[in-house]
Amino acid sequence: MPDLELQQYLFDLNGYLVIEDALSAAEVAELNRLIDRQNLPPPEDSPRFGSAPTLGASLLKPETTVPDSMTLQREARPVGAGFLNWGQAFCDLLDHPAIMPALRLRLGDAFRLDRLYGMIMRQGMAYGSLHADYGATATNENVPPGEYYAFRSSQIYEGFIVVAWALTDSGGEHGGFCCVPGSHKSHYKLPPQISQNHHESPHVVMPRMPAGSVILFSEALTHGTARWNAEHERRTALYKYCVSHLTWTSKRVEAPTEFQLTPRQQILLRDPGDPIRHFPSLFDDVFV
Ligand SMILES: O=C(O)CCC(=O)C(=O)O
Repeated sequence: MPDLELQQYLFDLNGYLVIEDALSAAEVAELNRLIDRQNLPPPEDSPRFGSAPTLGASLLKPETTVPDSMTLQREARPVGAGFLNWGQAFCDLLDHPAIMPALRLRLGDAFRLDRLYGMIMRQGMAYGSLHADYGATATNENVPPGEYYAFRSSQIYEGFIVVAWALTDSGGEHGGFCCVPGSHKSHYKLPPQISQNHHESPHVVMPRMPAGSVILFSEALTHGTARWNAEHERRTALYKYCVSHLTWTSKRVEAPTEFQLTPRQQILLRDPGDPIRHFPSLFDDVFV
């Protein structure tokens, strides 16, 4: 039984929470088997794999020109299921029991999956820079209240949470996900002394995640990817959730064609809507 009070405290304090042993060894093995079966090309410029939604533009031939109105229509369509099409085990992660209670604490009863992708890294690979999607360090710094991590009335108000499943050992000396703990509450932009050399900064941590762990982190947290130092491959599957009335992209994750989703998993893939009134609760004890 997870200690939700402790999880809530630690998430609020640090902007992230690691839950170890969230997956059994058999679940980890099955997810890795499904990745192996894809025969993915070696990660070169980007470690990302299995993304959904994929770019709407890829639906059109490069020479096609479309008026703006059509572009909008096209972009509102669902575009791909990403690795949900690779096997049941990836679908089962959508509402895995290890994450739902913690997600509910932060996103409430009604939330949706906004996007997903995986990361594969090989020894020596570095990728990207530190960033936050909300708050002082974000490029959209002036978003209206409610869309970023804010602490009011002794409650967490949180819009976007990333759930990242470690399918091989990562963090610590291995590298991989990194962040500035507590930065989701910072009122100030990330100083260049940290952003320009985040691989060496003592203020950046790489939480340890043995295979089978899951990390939940706020998109308001300043985070990024540290150089991968281990001989084994980094394999992480990221599922990005937001409260039901928010969206990051106009594109949608599509249901897999090969696998049947449960009713609750289907709710997670719905279009945005006002919680409860236009988007149902994900939890049986709330029916309106
Ligand atoms: O897991 C990682 O390496 C970082 C992921 C990331 O940058 C993101 O979710 O925006």
